[in-house]
Amino acid sequence: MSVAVGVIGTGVMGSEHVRILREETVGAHLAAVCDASEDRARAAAGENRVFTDALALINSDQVEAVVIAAPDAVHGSLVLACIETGKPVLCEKPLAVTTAEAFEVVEAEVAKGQRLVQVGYMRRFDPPYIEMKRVREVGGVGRPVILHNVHRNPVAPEWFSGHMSVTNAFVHEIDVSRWLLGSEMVSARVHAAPGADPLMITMETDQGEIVSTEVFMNCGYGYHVHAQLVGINGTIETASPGITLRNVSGQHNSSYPDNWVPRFREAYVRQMNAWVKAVKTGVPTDGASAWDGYLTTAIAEQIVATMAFDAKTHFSVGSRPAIYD
Ligand code: ISE
Repeated sequence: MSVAVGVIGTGVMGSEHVRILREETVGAHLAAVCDASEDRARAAAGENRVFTDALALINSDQVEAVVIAAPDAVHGSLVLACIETGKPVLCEKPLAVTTAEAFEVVEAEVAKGQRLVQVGYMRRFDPPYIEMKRVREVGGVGRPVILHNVHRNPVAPEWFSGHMSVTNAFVHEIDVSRWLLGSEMVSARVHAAPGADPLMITMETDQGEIVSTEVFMNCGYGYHVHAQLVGINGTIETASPGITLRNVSGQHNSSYPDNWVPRFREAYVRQMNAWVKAVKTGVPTDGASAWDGYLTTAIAEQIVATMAFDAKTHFSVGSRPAIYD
């Protein structure tokens, strides 16, 4: 049986999720689309049901599972509504914009006794990152000591404000570094003034690894995400930014995409298909759980709170409830 999915939000990511559900998902189909603008919702929905009220979509009996790609500020409340109705939800990152709200989501899931939430930290489904994790797990580069991350956007999205380079962009590195290393982040130091671009953030893990990340929201030249894992016996890193190399006019080169959608297209498709499989089987995927989403938001919030001081932040995050073991 095909799962009827409702998508909330039709911005860059909502439109891509709609496309993936229409063209590249096995076992599910697009059933409804919601956007505050009825015209935008209608344009994305095609023949499907249109909503302008997200709660109406979540409560609709024509929708069995929900994808949330609305603005960050409403993620937490919409996820809570999905848990209340008992509907599985794939929520774009971040899970919520405050630690308190993200923890409410964890508590709601624990109270329900059922894991209904997957958070869209899609790098966990990106083939280069998967290969790096596999190599780390089989000891291919020896004991990991450093993970270098680069996260550059050509220009910050127009909806960027405040500390979003941490709460909206760097959250990817918090999540993917935990997942890739199999370690927990214990402290951080930010080597730049609040609001500066680029930011340089170093974290330490509970296994003694160092994670360095440059977050550059206005690098000008293209969307560029790179990671290199340094082990005591070698290194492994993500390869070229493009999928082809060109020889032309005396040059050998590759090109950068404008944003994250082309770079992570395959990851988004794999993420959606894994989520649908989890919805059908009830077995959670390797995707980020509500606990992972909570941890990431909590760490980001603690980094932001101490950014103005040139000091190390030691994270305090509490302990993981058993349903996330
Ligand atoms: C954006 O919101 C994303 O999620 C992208 O994956 C990230 O690379 C970008 O920096 C964010 O602004």
